[in-house]
Amino acid sequence: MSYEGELTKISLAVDLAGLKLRSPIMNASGVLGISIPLLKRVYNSGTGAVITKSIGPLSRPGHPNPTMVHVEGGVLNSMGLPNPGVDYFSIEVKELSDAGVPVIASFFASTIDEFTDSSIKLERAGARALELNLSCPNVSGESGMCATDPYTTEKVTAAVKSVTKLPLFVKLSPNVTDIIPIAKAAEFGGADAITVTNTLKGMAIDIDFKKPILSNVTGGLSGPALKPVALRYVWEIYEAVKIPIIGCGGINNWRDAVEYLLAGSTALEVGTAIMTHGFEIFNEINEGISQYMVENKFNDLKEMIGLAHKS
Ligand code: RRO
Repeated sequence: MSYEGELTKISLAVDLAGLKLRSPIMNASGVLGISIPLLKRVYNSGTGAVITKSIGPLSRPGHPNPTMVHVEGGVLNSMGLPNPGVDYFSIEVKELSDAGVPVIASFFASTIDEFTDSSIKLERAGARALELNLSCPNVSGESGMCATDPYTTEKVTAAVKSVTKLPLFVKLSPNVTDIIPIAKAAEFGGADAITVTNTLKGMAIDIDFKKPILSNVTGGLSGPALKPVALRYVWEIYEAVKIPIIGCGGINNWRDAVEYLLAGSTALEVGTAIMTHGFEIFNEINEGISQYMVENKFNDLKEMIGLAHKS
C-alpha cells in the first residue's frame, strides 16, 4: 500500500474546508499528540492528517496521577492539559510538517491575546489547519471550557479567524444543555468546521479506598459509551449549520465511522480506539469504508455525508 497516493482501492479523499485529505480519518487530539515519532507513525498508518495534543501558551505539567481510568464502555481522563507550551512545540510542528505530514494544531488559551498569539505561531510553524479547543472538561474556567457559552465561543473564534489564513476548526463540548446555539456561534464567528465532540464529564470511585479514583475527582469520558451522544450532536448540528462537521467520539471500527458519515460528518477523529486497537485501527477503518462504498455503489465519499437525513 502506498501512503503517497490512494490508500485503498477506491479513493477516500475529502475536502475539509479547503484542506485536502487523502482519508477522512485522523487521530483525535490528546492521543499520542505530543510525540513527533508517534505522530509520524499515525500518518504512516493511513490518516488524512494528524492532530496534536492541545497546546497552551506556556508549558503545563497537568494534573497529578492518577489521570486515567478504564471504565465500562470507555476511558476517563483528567490529564489537565499537560503540554510543552507553544514556543517549544512550534519547533516540533515544523519538523513534522517539513517531513511532509499535514499537521492540524490543536490549541487552547485563557485570553484573546493568548489565543491569537498561539494561532500565529502555529501557522508560522507550518500547521495546515488549527483546531481551537474550547471544550476541555478538566479545567475550571481559567482555560479552555468556553464552549459552554455562545458569546465567548463566537468572540474567541472571530478573534482567531481574524489573524489566520488557515482553516479553523472549533471543538465543542458535549457538557451543555443545548449545543445548537454554540455551534451556530462558532459558525457565525467564522469557523470553517466544527469538531463534535470533546469528552463527556464523568467520574469513578474506588470502593475499597472509598475515594474518587482520579486525582482531579472528575474526568472526560471517551470511547464507545460516548458514541451515541456525540453522534446525536453531529446529527443535530448538521441540520443547524452549513459548515462541515468533524465527528469525534467513540469511533471503534469502520461501522462506527460510516454511521458518523451518514449522520453528517465530513471527517472523523479516532482517539480511545488507538489505545485498544493500536495503529492498525486507521487502516482497518479505511479498508472498511472503502469496502462499504464498493458494496453500496458509492463513487465518492461526498455521496455518503449526511445521507441518513434524506431517507
Ligand atoms: O488534557 C486534558 O485533560 C484533556 C483535554 Br485538553 C481535552 O480537550 N479533553 C480531555 O478529555 N482531556
